[in-house]
Amino acid sequence: MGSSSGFGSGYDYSFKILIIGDSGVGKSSLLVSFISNHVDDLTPTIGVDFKIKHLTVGGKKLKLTIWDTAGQEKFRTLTSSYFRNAQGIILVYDVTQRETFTNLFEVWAKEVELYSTNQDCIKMLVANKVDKESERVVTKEEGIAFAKEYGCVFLECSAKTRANVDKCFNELAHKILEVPSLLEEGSTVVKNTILKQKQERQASAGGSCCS
Ligand SMILES: Nc1nc2c(ncn2[C@@H]2O[C@H](COP(=O)(O)OP(=O)(O)OP(=O)(O)O)[C@@H](O)[C@H]2O)c(=O)[nH]1
Ligand SMILES: [Mg+2]
Repeated sequence: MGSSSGFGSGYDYSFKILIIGDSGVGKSSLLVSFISNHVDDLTPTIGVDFKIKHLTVGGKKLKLTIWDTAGQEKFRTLTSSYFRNAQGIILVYDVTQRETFTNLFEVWAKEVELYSTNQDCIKMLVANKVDKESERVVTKEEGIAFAKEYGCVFLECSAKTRANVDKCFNELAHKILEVPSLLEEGSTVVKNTILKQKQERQASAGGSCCS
């Protein structure tokens, strides 16, 4: 248990993370901001997109596959099929648009309940666009209260200034690592791959293994 793969670009665990929330709240911007350290003005996502990020958290090498879904209602049936096997779900709202916050309980929390297959899946509530403080209509306290009620980790972020963006994904990964049942599922593929690589190595090295 807990052994490192040690194979070049290998990783200890692979996690599937999903980002959901209304259109325009900044889901894609958060992801781009996290992956490439800057953010351009983006157009609405069509369907679903994903990006992969490798990072080390708590001494573990992780591969995050982050699925960025479209918030527009016409894509709802499509995006709901991406909840399956996610270890982490990020629910995003825009602090300057109250509707995006009320839709968390009207729409998004229900979607999670319906389609998420991992009982222990970590949910993270992200209040985005805190750089627009003068236009804020949803208070931090309201965000905290929602997070408490729905058992989410809470963070206020800005995809634009990158405030708390790294923290968001790092903290989510940290929380997932603390849940044994999520690691079992997340590591299955990795374990099999490592086992296969080991067997191949041993076959070619006549049983002895060194690095
Ligand atoms: N000021 C500010 N603007 C932001 C921030 N995050 C995103 N935006 C802007 O908000 C708009 C929508 O951002 P997107 O990232 O495309 O939103 P989305 O949630 O992916 O939208 P869909 O793909 O339609 O679901 C863009 O014009 C972004 O530049 C932020 O933190 N601060
Ligand atoms: Mg988008």
